Amino acid sequence: MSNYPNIELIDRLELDIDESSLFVTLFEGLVWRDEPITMFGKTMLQPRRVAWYGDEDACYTYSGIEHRPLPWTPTLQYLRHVVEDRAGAVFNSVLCNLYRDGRDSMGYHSDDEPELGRDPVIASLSIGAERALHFRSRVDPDIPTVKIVLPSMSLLIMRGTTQQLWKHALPKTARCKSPRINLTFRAVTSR
Ligand SMILES: O=C(O)CCC(=O)C(=O)O
Repeated sequence: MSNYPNIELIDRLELDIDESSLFVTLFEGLVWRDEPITMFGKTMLQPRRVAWYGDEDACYTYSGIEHRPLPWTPTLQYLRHVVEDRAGAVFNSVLCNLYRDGRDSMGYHSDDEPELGRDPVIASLSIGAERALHFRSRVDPDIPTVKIVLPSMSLLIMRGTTQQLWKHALPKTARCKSPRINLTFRAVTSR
């Protein structure tokens, strides 16, 4: 087993829209929601805001909640095609995450819901504040945590056994004072 997840990081994705216009379009144009999460039997609001867009039939149960996608906006549709091209994969939906500052976060999890199938390709585009994504082995606790810094406009592509063998998290950080938007493109099969 490798001590490193099957990931590829493209430091800067070239787009037809500049970084700050893209950030504002998504920040102001997407329908952000607060979603609950249940952990250790307790339900609370997730420390981030989320929005789910995609093809009509791309329903997805995430953290125990069924997400019905909103229809693609022109910007998300454009990004989907650029990201599909770079990843060599087809996506029918995108989970959008808004981290308002370093107090917002996502705990350790794998994207291993049945709707994603075995060995999914997931492509994750970051815009705004730089944050680090941590990968922890699900198999061997002695493997050191892999920390990947995600700059604005970077694209992280996870493939193969990454979800089976690793968990990932976006930890809180006192250093980060500004917002970050993350778009994770996925292919889900409705059940
Ligand atoms: O914000 C990120 O970079 C990761 C988000 C994530 O892991 C998820 O939404 O499943």
